[in-house]
Amino acid sequence: MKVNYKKVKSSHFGHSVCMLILMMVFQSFDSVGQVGRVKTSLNHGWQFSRTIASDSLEWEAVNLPHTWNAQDVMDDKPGYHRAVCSYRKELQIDSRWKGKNLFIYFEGANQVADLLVNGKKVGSHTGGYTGFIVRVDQFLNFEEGARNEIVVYVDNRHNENIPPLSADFTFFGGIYRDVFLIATDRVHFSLDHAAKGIYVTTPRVSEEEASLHISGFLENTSEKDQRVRLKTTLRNPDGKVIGERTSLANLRKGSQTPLVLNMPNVQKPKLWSPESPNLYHVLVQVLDARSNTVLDEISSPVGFRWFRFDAKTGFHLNGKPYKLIGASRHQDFKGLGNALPDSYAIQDLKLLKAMGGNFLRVAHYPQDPAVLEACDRLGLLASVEIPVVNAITETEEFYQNCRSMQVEMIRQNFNHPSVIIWAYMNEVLLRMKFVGQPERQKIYISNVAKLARELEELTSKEDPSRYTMLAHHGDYTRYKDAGLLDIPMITGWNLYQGWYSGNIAGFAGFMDRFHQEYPDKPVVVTEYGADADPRIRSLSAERFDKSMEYSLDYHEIYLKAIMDRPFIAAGMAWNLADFNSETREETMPHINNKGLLTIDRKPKDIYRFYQSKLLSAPFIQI
Ligand code: GCB
Repeated sequence: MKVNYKKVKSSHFGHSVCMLILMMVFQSFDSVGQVGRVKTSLNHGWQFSRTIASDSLEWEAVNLPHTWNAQDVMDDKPGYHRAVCSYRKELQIDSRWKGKNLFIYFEGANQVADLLVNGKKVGSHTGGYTGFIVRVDQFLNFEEGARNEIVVYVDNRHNENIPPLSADFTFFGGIYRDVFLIATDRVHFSLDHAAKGIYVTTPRVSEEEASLHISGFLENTSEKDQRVRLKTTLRNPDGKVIGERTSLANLRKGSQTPLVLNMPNVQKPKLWSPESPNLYHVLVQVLDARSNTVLDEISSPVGFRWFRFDAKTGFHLNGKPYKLIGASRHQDFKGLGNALPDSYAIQDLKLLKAMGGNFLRVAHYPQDPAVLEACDRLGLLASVEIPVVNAITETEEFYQNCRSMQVEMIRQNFNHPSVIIWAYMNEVLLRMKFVGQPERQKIYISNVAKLARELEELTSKEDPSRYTMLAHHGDYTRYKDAGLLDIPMITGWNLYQGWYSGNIAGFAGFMDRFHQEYPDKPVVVTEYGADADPRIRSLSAERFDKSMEYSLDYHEIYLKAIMDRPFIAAGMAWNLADFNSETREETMPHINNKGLLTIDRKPKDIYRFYQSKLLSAPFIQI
């Protein structure tokens, strides 16, 4: 972030008004007696300023998650505050923490964040939708009574090099997800890319037997080599230990050691599915080989399932055809913007389940970790994507940001059995650049395709066990000519026949034509929807009237067409709920109201329609 920050001087905190605030923001940690890893919330007691703060009087007291746009999208004025803003917090760290590695872990800050500890810049992160972690113990003062100042500058200004560039949602700025202080021993699982440190795969699963493979990295940041014992314990969904393995390893000082652990196969595994989300749990512990003290430990859910997408017969789960029906979701709620406590994510997914849905498109960006945790637990399959929406910028910096977002998305979310698809572009040729300059436009399109190929390759290298997908808008030839239909494993169509264009029946015709031309390409309907304002009723529903009745006709015809066609693997309504989109000026200003639920999660008639269809009929073949 190229900004000249005026230093946040500690002398500012001499003001009496500030002393009052300080008493509230000050946080100390003393849970040092514990062994292994300690994770403490840093959500409380922050100060916030809507500028690059140079004067303490500008601070206001806030808790996280927080966005500075929650209020300014509620007023009628156009636009919202896109700027560099500041967060500040004081920490006192017990001297007994000395000798530990201390990290600050941000689940997400939109969209560029710079972290300063005691006035020194110690880390930064680009991209608002993935987590990041910064080691800070070298910069902290552990002396008794010493106060450490943490400052985070967060920037949500438009930046041509960071996706998303433009999109139909509001780019709320802030530290809008949870923040933690993590203390580890000098020996710990790698926290690179803010990933879990272990990667769990289930290479072969059948009803008879399932294999479990764990890899990862251990770091020894101490001054001496260390001999450790690795202990892996697998528990079944009832919590009973069904497998244990131990092995010894030598960790060279100052190095990362790759870790490969194979557990004994599980016989007759209880399979994971949306109807029976059976979760096993694996715990990997690193113990000092001599004293047997736990140095670090990580646990992860394990779901044994296998799946495939077939171009003719759609999706198959655990060996059986299985129609995926669900919706996309934005991380957004009335009055809160994107700064949602975990319980809001869980509530949304429960609503999707209660509707009879079995699939969530996490669109258009990776969301709070609580989302996929809840998908695993509640039983929802999921696709996750990075926010390359509408257009790209042809610079190496943009490309690099896309790559790192893709890697972070995959590594941070790798262990969720609910995830079956990684995606990386949505309607990327919608805002077509260089109109009227055919030669230049050709180059642009080939650069889009080049980026797609790179991200495809990167994804299959990072995780060959999942499928890849791109979502396109209905301009078929545009994506075909660009070669974008050939690159990912699945083609997704965002189709709005009967809304933005044509009539509702045109949807089925489009899908049939695509399938005829691409009989070997698995295909899903990544979006379909129509504005639906619960205040509007109509006796003669017609396109664009935004009535409940029109949206009911629309969804009924789309759902039937999806269900009737085995080659359509999935249908995802746009959107689970209405959401903030600052540029929209419709019956509900600044809101996209294609949701099945209102922005404060009241069911619309279309939600009830899905509920009656999906819960009462054997629509979903299991
Ligand atoms: C789309 C976009 C989505 C929009 C939606 C709409 O195709 O992918 O971001 O919100 O249409 O409602 O126009």
